[in-house]
Amino acid sequence: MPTRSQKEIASIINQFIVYGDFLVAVPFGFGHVNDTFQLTFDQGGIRLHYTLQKINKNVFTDPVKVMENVDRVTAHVLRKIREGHMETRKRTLRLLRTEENKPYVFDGNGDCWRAYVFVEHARAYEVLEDTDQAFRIAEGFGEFQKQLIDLPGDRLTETIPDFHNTPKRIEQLDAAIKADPLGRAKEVAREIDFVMNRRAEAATLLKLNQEGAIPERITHNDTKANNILIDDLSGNALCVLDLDTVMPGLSLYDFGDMVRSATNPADEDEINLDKVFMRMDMYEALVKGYLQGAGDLLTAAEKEMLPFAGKLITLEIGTRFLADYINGDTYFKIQRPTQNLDRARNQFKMVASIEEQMDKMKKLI
Ligand code: GN1
Ligand code: MG
Repeated sequence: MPTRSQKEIASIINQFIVYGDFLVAVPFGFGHVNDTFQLTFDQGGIRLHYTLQKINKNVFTDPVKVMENVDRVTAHVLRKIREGHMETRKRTLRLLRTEENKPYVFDGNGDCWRAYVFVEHARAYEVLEDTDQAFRIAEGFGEFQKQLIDLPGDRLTETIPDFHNTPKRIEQLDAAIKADPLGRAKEVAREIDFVMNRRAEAATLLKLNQEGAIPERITHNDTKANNILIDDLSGNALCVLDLDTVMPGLSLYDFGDMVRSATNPADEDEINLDKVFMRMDMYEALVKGYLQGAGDLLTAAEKEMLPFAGKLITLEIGTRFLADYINGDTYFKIQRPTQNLDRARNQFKMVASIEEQMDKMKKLI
């Protein structure tokens, strides 16, 4: 959990335009990368919440570009919602701004901070409860992709280049094994083999894109189930979170990450692997929800690759966890020593479960 003094937090949030008095900040959420706080303000006797986040500068080396993307994307989504005469409430993140109209501030350590209106009476689920939730999160992420097809202006900045380049992610694992700074590679020979045995498939989606069979789109790139808020009252998936990696990408990696995260009945770092498997009914709900949300956008080639996408990104994220474990946990935050290895094993169990059910998954499409 991130620790910061209340005074430090106050000095940051007070650089944004907020009409109230800061009361208290508490750490919030389960992100592996940025530090998030929920802030309480008193405004004329009413308690209000805001979200304050410190962008991880090791991961996002150009936070100003990240914030340019986020600003453009949230403004566009708001415009689209208004054009569609839908209720705007809670449907997109709303950035706070400074007196100079900037949506971020830098602190004395060179860290970049941003703040959002806190979305009340809605929550992000680590593990989904039922197929209805799966349908709705897939619909929500699908709609988000559709909202962004006509984003005006230049191509968005690639905030992390090659983010979903699966072959490169495996090359990063090669490099980790070679460097092996803590001598951990020998303990994870089985996990390494698991990845290497699947290496030949890693370029499948990139190749289809290079051949022109599947298009580049603006995608979210981090569509795990807990990156969208489900409204407590309506049950609708309303508000897409974690917009730092919204950039040019392939829709299939977005759908795949929903399969990875939403069909798993256990936490991403669950160590009892008997509890970890791909739930077919959840998968079916994801397909339906995604087609409902993004449907007419998708080409036949994209639809055909939906089942494979789930497998590929799960392998990719598992590969990243494994490489980070070997590297000594320099990227993903951990709360216990073997957590990244546990996460990797969990992902590989998911890959194996998807492989077992691949025929059924394909039939469904
Ligand atoms: C990170 O920030 P968070 O926890 O939503 C990571 C994703 C991984 C995910 C795995 C910028 O997402 O790519 O899929 O962990 N984000 C970044 O849980 O690397
Ligand atoms: Mg997140």
